[in-house]
Amino acid sequence: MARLAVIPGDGIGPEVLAEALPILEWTRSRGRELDWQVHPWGAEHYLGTGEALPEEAFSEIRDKCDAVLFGAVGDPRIPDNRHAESILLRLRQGLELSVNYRPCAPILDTLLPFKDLKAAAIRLEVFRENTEGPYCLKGHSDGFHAVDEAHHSDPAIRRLLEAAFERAELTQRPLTLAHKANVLKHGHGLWMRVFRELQGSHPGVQASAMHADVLFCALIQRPDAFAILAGDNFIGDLLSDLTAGFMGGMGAAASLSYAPHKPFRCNALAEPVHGSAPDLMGQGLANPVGMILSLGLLFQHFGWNAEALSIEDAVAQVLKAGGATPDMGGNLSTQGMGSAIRAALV
Ligand code: GGG
Repeated sequence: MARLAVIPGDGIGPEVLAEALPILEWTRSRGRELDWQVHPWGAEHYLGTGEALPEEAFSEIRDKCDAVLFGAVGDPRIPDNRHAESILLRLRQGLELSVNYRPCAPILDTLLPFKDLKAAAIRLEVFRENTEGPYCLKGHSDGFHAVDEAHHSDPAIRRLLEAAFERAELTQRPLTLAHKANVLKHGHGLWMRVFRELQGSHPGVQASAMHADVLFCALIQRPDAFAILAGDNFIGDLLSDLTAGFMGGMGAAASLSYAPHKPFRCNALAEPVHGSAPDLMGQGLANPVGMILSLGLLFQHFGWNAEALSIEDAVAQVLKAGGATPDMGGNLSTQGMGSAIRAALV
């Protein structure tokens, strides 16, 4: 039995997650053993109770669940987003989910920002380290000077790069590491050392390291020249936001975070790349594609390949038939898009 902790969170999180929940029912009706519990952790709960993600709830998820299905977190009523740190970063870091996998497989030529490229020519897979870098949120400010610390460690870098090298090996496609070791001498110097070491132990992989600025420029010019991309928490985040643009926007981008070394029973978290988008909230404007594709990635992680493929195919079928929310040029509501995708599941 696979057990999921479902955390819709803030803003449009609950709206997009509501479109994925019936797919859990559909999966169960196909004979998959799946159970889930929906949790209230988010801004509303935090403002009402002072509780973000209680330690007992975290331990329960860590030890009694197999994965987390997450919407989004972030609320203008809590400008420093401290509840987000205690919920989403606590889960990513506490569960040691070092690998954040963000595939980019554009479906529609019409949404590409290029005239002379076909969507099928772009197949990118971003591997972003998910627990360290500047996202450790340590630092200080006196209002005039500010310091943000960035922490990097060999084990977390190694987990991320091993996953990227393994993917490159399996798919026989090139791997590019994005770094700024020329200025971030300590942190990215460590990244380079681990990268060179793994290059030595994966001689069959065509692997190269590029300054992140050069890579961003090259990606905009020739996205079809790249395949597997890897980066630290900060660069990886930006990379996958750039690649989301090739799919028609942030609303369509999916992600799966996982712990390849499986330190706990709960070793995966599926969430769309987008945040809580409070400006879109409550209007039926949110795009559920990123959320639904993230659920597909989770099913793939469970080895439920038929269901994962069915989700991917259903999304492609609806988009190719012209079904889309306004951010992708269509006129369907969040619920309309969710229903259309579910109707296309086989
Ligand atoms: N699903 C990704 C997510 O929720 N990320 C957190 C985030 O970016 N929050 C900022 C915001 O929603 O404005």
